[in-house]
Amino acid sequence: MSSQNSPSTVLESQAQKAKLPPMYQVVLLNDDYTPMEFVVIVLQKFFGKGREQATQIMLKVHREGKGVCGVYPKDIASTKVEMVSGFARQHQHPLQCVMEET
Ligand code: TYC
Repeated sequence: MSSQNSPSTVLESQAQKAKLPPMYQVVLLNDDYTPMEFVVIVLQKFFGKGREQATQIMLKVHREGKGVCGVYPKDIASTKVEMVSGFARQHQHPLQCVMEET
């Protein structure tokens, strides 16, 4: 059986054995209503960004439609999405946060 494995299959299985998990980008989407200051606070509170970097990411989302907040294993990315979405809902802002496999 193993004699049928191609070199790339062997390398893939070694990567899995090295426990490299699939990674997910957590992405903020632009909208017309969420205040810029609220987005900056989200980036500081949930993604550990400083005020300056948070402002840069917010402006990228505002100008380009989306922006990456961070890259995490699946369960952490999913928790971030739920926490940000819940925080936005509590404050009655339509801010959307999604995850995308890298
Ligand atoms: N476009 C929003 C505004 O003009 C600001 C904004 C930025 C909203 C980033 C969402 O993910 C977002 N108030």
